[in-house]
Amino acid sequence: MRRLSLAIALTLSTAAFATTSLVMAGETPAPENAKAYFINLKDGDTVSSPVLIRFGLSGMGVAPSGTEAPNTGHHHLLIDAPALEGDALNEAIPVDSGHVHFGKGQTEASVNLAPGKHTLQLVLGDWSHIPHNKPVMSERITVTVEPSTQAKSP
Ligand SMILES: [Cu+2]
Repeated sequence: MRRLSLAIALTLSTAAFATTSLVMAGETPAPENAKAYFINLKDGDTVSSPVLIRFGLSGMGVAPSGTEAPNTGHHHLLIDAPALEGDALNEAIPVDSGHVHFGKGQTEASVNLAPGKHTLQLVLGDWSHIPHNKPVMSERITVTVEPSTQAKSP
């Protein structure tokens, strides 16, 4: 009996340690069930440019950047950018052509993409552009943009 309870205690403390060490994210909490997703796009879709991309969020609300309110954030669209991981999840999301901020709280955007394959991912950032704990990110999808037909003559 004594040995059994020791084994349980060890298992519990190991589990707690593993959970703590896996958390790599900013300090703003996100609800466990929070989800970001593409409303109108899925992996493997073929689209034409400009692409209207609609940003879905469930379990949280959208707030403009700079507005610190519980369980809110603003969308970021990663275009052909590597997935955020490690320290990048503790830092403000970069601002460049591959990391587009929607700091006014926009929930859709019309995006120009060159013909060919592109990866897209949504990442929610807190009021200061740092991913939540846990990070709220969509699936990383690949879409194929068709060549423009406007330049062709019949
Ligand atoms: Cu931002």
